[in-house]
Amino acid sequence: MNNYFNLSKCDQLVFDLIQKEIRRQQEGLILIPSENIASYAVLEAASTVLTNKYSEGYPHHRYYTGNQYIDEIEQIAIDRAKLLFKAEHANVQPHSGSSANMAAYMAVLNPGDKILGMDLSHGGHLTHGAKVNFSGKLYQCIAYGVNKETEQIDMDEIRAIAQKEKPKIIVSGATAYPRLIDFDGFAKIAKEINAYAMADISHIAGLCAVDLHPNPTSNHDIVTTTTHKTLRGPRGGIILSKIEDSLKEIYSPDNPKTLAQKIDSAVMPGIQGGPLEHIIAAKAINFQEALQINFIEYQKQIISNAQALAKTLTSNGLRLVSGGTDNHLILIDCTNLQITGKEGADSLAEVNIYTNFNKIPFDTRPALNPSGIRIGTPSLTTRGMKEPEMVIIGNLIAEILKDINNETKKEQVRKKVKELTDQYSIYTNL
Ligand code: DSN
Repeated sequence: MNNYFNLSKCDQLVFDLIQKEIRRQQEGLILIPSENIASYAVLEAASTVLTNKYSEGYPHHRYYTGNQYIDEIEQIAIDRAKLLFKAEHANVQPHSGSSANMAAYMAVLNPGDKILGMDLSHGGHLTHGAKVNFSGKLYQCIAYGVNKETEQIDMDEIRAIAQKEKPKIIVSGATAYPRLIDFDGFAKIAKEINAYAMADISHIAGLCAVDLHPNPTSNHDIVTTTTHKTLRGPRGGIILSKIEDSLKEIYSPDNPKTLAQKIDSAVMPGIQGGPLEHIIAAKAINFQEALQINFIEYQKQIISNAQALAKTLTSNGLRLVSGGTDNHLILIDCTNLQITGKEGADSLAEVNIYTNFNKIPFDTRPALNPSGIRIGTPSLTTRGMKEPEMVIIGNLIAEILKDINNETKKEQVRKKVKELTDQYSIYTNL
């Protein structure tokens, strides 16, 4: 691993803080479902001289000279993304999931057009139409949620809303939904009402890549994702899409561009200038890693670990939203523990177990002090932990959440966390 020699000589202050963060990650149990541990190779690619280069445009169509090697690297990333997700077209330039979503909307919508997306407080994302986000400000946003009884998405309810509201795009995908998403169902509903079908698979991209979750690229016009969650790459976003615009005759008969071209121009010059080619190289490395056979085993273990963790939490009397999980993620409802999700997550952080507080569906509490805690297994699975460790960790979480003011117990749990993290280094099991 890089010893950061030059960094330490240049800036001791920042160097020391980075060392502390390395230690925090090593000595903590990271259960935030959107975080993971990128490989050495990904980290190395992200810290190369590619950061020095301007390359606005796309491979072989740039606004700067000197891009002959950058072109090859970006084209490799594009080809691997297409292969990995079985997509017709890939744009690997979005800086993040939010920029990927912004460009996707810009490609097919005009300001004021209607978006149907999942309610943020039911597990959607800010960019799926939240009022405080650009999506809620620029577009007319309608939300669907989960069913109150099952706490799961009900496709009949979505069909009814879609038929009544006639959105121009239906966005599926979530950030806090522990169950499989019926992407076929979403695509069918979109087709029935002449809406674009878009899926944001940021959380489940790794699972989709190896078909442990339905992969929406076959029947959705546009699929966006971040690259750093279950996919375990560098922090960034990509857009996958069909080449042709399935609704061209209805919405843009006079526009000669294909959907792929609309997406590329929405990313650059639409919302971004120069791409981050060092991160694009790191994405290329990540896609190559995800194309290896052991990535399938990794994704299977993520799910098995989440299910073992969910079972342990439930057997300790904790209530999980929807009763369990099909993916990498679990949402704990803290209401019957008589604590808030924030109190629970803060107490867990005191013993070096990192989670995030989160709204649960139909939550009556505010977002900054909600009822839920969101946890997930991608990062611990990367470290090599399996079901037996999930049982230990589930019991530790329950011990803390049931008694958040017990300082003696916190000290005991802190020691047990240290014992576990000492056995599983963040950078030896990749
Ligand atoms: N912040 C991401 C997450 O944690 O799910 C979504 O953008």
